[in-house]
Amino acid sequence: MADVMAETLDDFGQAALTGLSQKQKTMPARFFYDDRGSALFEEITRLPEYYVTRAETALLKTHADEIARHAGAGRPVVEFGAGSATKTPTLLRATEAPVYVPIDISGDFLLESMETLGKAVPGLQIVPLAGDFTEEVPLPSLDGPVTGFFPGSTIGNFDHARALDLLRQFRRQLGTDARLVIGMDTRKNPRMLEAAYDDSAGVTAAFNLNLLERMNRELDGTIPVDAFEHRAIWHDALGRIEMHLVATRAVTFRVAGRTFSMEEGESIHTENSHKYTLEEARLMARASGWEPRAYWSDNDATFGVHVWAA
Ligand code: AVJ
Repeated sequence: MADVMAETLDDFGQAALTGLSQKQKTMPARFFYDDRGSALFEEITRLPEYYVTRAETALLKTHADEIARHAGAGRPVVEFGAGSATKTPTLLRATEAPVYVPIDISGDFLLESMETLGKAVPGLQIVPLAGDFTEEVPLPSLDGPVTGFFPGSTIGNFDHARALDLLRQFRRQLGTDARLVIGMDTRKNPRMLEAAYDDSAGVTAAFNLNLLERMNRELDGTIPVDAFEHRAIWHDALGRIEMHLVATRAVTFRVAGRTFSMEEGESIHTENSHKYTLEEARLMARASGWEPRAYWSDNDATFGVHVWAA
C-alpha cells in the first residue's frame, strides 16, 4: 500500500515524504499556499507587525513614474507568483502595459484575483498561467521586450544558490532587453523581524500550522496539530528568518501511508525568509546575469524595490 501510494503521490505528497524523512525535517515553503493558506497570507499582509507589504506597496506607488521609466513603457508584464496581485495595478498602469501574464501555482485563487484586476485596469489583456514559476514554463509569445515583476520579497524564500538559479531562469525566460522589477526585504533590527513573523494575533502561527492541517486533509495525515507550536527565529549569520513547527511532546503520526516520529522539541523547518543588504542585492543581480539599474527605499530602509536590466 505504501509503495503504491508513493508512485501515485502528487508533488505535495512527494515533498512531504522526502521532507519528513530528513534528520532536520523540512517542507518547501511553496506548499503553504492552498486556498486556506493563501487566505491566511492575505491576512498577514494586513497585520500591524508585517511591514513588508505596506512598505513595498508604498514604494511602488510613490515612485511609480520613475519605476515605469526604468522598467520600460508599453511592455508586456510577466509576474512570477502572482497570488492576489494587489500591487500589480500600480505597475501596470504606470508602465501602460498592454498584456499581463500572471504565473501562480494556486489556479483558483489566480482566476479570482484576475477578475478583480481586469476591473481595476480596463483594456488590459490578461493571459494567466497556472503553474510553478520555478519550473521554466514557456511564456506565450509576446510582442517586443518584456518586463518581469517579482514583488513581495518572494526571492527571500530561496537559499542563495537557488535564488541565483531562479534569477538566471527569469533572464532566460524574459529574453532580450528584458527588465526585472524585484522587491527584496532588507536586513534590519531582529526584534522587528521576529515580530513580523510571529504576530500577536497569531495569524502567522495559523499560516504555519495550516501546513500540517493540509497534510492531514490531502495526504491522509494523522498529525496531532495541537502538539505543534509556531516559532520564528532570526539567524544572523545566514541573514534569514526561519520558521519552524516545533513538537511540544513526543508524537507519532502517519502521512501518505508512512509513519513518522518526532521527539519533544524536534521541529519541521517550514520557511526561510532571507533579508538582503543593498550590496548583497546588487551582487545577486550581477551574479545572475542582470545589471542593477535603479533602486528605491524608504528612509529607514525597510524594504527595497529594484529594477534590473538584461
Ligand atoms: C511571501 C515569502 C515574502 O517571507 O515574508 C509571511 C511569506 N511567511 N509571513 C515572507 C511569509 C510568514 C513571505 N513571502
